[in-house]
Amino acid sequence: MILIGENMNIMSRTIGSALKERNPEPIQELAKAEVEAGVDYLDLNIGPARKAGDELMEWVVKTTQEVTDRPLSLDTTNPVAMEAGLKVHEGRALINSISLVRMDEELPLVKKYNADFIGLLWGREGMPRDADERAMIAVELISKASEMGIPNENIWFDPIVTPAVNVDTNQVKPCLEFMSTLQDIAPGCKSTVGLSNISNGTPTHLRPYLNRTYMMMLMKYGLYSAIVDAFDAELIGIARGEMPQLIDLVHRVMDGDKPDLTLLSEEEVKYVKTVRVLTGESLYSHSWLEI
Ligand code: THG
Repeated sequence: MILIGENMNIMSRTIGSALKERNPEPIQELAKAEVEAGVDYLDLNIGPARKAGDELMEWVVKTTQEVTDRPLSLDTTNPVAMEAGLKVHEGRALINSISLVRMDEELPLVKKYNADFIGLLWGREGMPRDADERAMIAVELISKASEMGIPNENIWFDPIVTPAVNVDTNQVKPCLEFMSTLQDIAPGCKSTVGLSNISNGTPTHLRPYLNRTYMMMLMKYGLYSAIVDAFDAELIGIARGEMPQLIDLVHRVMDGDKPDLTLLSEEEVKYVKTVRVLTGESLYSHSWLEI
């Protein structure tokens, strides 16, 4: 799996002020640490960047690429800043992200800079409600891209992960279903998810269980890549194939298997409980691992 480090984010206090002050040290230290941790791409999220966004993106791309040769995933809603980043980026960049609403102005950048892009499955009326709505949005993005000579291989679809705590709007099932049909809908297209979204609003020390479990669940359907916390070593290990038995256990529980919990390790039991929360079999509460 391709892993994209999520940590370079304007929402983080140290990175937010380093970006504002154009202080290269915290940016370069974090970039090196993420690469050391084993990610393949670095996401650079500078937010809406309304003021001098182009100058900021150019600076942060150059600053980051001074210390690593990993490709970057450029995340801003400002298209002028996006282009400024693409212009100076060395190698093949990933544009994070393009949705239906802005595809007319942003798809030309994919072509011009020979980039990949994350096709965000956000509809004209907002969040898609099920896998079918996601498929319809995907088809529209593909056909527009294809018209412009952009092949499916350049598109990484993101079905949009929402927090598990929002039981009513939980999108786990439709996201899994979308993943399982992606190669029929969109042959050759890739996939990605903002994995940590799933654990937003949950106790910090428990977030990794939700993130890792959901990743293993998506892997059942061939998840190609994920935007992840680079410093969750266990998650990186799982993605790198270091825990095939755990992945197998998660997949068996998804298939309805009811393993005898007394025969499992304490850690394994936590993952089984987390699968059940994510499939909706048990209700989410902040203490789901204790029940
Ligand atoms: N899809 C795509 N891009 C995305 C997302 C997505 N980019 C943003 C986000 N979702 C994925 N990235 C993050 C980055 C940080 C966190 C969650 C998702 C996060 N951070 C901690 C917090 O806010 O509590 C810590 C922040 C800090 O360092 O202080 O949860 O879905 N295409």
